[in-house]
Amino acid sequence: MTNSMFKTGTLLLVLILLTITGAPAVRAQGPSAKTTPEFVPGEVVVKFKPAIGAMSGQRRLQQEGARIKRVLPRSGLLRVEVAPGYEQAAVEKLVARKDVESVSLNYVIHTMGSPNDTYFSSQWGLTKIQAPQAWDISTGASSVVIAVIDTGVDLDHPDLAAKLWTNPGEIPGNFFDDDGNGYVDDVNGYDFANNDSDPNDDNGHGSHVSGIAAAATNNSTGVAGVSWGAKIMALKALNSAGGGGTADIAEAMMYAVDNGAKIISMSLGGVRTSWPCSYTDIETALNYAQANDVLVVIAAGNDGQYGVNCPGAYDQALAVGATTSSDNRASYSNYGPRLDIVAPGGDISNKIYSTIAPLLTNGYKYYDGKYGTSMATPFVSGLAALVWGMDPSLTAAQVQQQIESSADDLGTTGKDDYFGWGRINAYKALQPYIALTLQNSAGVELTTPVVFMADDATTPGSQTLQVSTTYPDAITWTAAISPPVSWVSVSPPAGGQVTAASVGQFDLNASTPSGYNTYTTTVVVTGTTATGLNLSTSDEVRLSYVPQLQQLQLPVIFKN
Ligand SMILES: [Ca+2]
Ligand SMILES: [Ca+2]
Ligand SMILES: [Ca+2]
Ligand SMILES: [Ca+2]
Repeated sequence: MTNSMFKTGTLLLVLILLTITGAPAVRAQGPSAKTTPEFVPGEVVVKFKPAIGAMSGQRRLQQEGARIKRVLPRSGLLRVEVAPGYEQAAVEKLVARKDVESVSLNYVIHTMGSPNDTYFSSQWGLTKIQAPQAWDISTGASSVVIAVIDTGVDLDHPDLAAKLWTNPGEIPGNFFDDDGNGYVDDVNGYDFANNDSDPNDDNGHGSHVSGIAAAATNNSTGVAGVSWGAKIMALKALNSAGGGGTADIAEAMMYAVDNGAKIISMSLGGVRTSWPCSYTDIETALNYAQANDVLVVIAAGNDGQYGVNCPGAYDQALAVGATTSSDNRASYSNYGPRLDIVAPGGDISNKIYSTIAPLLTNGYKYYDGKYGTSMATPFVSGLAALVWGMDPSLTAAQVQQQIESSADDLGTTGKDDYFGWGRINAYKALQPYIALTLQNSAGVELTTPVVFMADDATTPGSQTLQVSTTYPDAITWTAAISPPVSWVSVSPPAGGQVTAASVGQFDLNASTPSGYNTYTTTVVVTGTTATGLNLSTSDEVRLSYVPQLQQLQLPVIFKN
């Protein structure tokens, strides 16, 4: 470390401190991931390069006016104090220092993303589908709307009110169809059963299934839902006794498609009806949903019989059966070749806990346990919302395929009559969306080989690469050359930890080989999450060693 570099470092830090303490122009900025991770306010974690070490790094920062909260000698980490609100800005400034190996926020780690909802510990279904691990990847996007066609939704419920879809084009209570969609004052949905604008739940069933898919989560209240982000469109098509006609249901389905729902969740079915189904009005609506890339998730039925209920049995529906807390088929869950998937539905001894409408008949309870394929269905709808949140460009068929192919196979190997493709696994369904990305030193993702040039007068030199991810938690990574070659190496330490909020960095150091030629190899970065998921990314590395004249004649070939 030369004196001049040290001065550069000093100047940089002065700039940091000014930024941290004074300039309001730089704001803490969350990562581009769907979730903003929690971190310890008022500090960042700095690791100096091994040649410098923690103790001398601490002295450097102290000389530059920083306060060190703690030195962690074993890991070589320094917890450096910054003004609350400027943590991210400090990370961005410090990461540019040549003497620093890594900088990050001091993330708050919970036991695997467990939300703080009061009854979460009794929600075995969420644990069973590995929802907490999935929430490490994404807790869902508010842009994804789940239409729940049921007995309505309790619009004032403490765990549902904030999750309701609102119709942006409708002015409430003016007795006018402002958006011209054929329905007056349809603000959160519509009541097709009573033909009015109030889709409140007068049964309890619709509120229960809504909460399973998308209850307000991590709000220190009640229960957690599969998708913390998704909005609920309240479409009441069943009456207070839980019954309804297929015409109203079909109309509600078309309303959902027309008004922006991506998923239609229907925990309903005819009594002991099975294939062939004769609900032509619902079939027409299913075709309409399919044509508009809306996924329709329907319960398989609770008759314990061979044959999935109608309308779940239609090809255009994703038919959901129920499993118990021990991953057995619930005895009531209908089965057969038209069953697509299973999810936790519970039984009398291990029910599914969720939100319920506070009715006179249930003593104003806000939460209760129920069981049935009705409960299994919204687990799948919520998962579809999580998947769609990761990649809004997916088609409905792709979302269904992703849910099916990532399920935990149960029963006989592969798709079978009792479990379909298996019991959904939210973590596995989201895994393809965690990635490590290789970037150049400007933070641009590498889409072409890393190119080094050398000729008789020029040595190939070094290039700095960055490792990034949108995953909020730490990924431990290492970089290597594969296959190893004599003309390029990675600078130790070519490894560390990367999160959505901090990039990793290493150098590729190339040397002049013995003969004129074009040489190629690969730089491979492998990483592991705390949950044991292995990731990798790679890029080709190319070295062109040519006589000087040839390079001058063909500059475009070597352009990076
Ligand atoms: Ca309207
Ligand atoms: Ca209106
Ligand atoms: Ca809650
Ligand atoms: Ca199976």
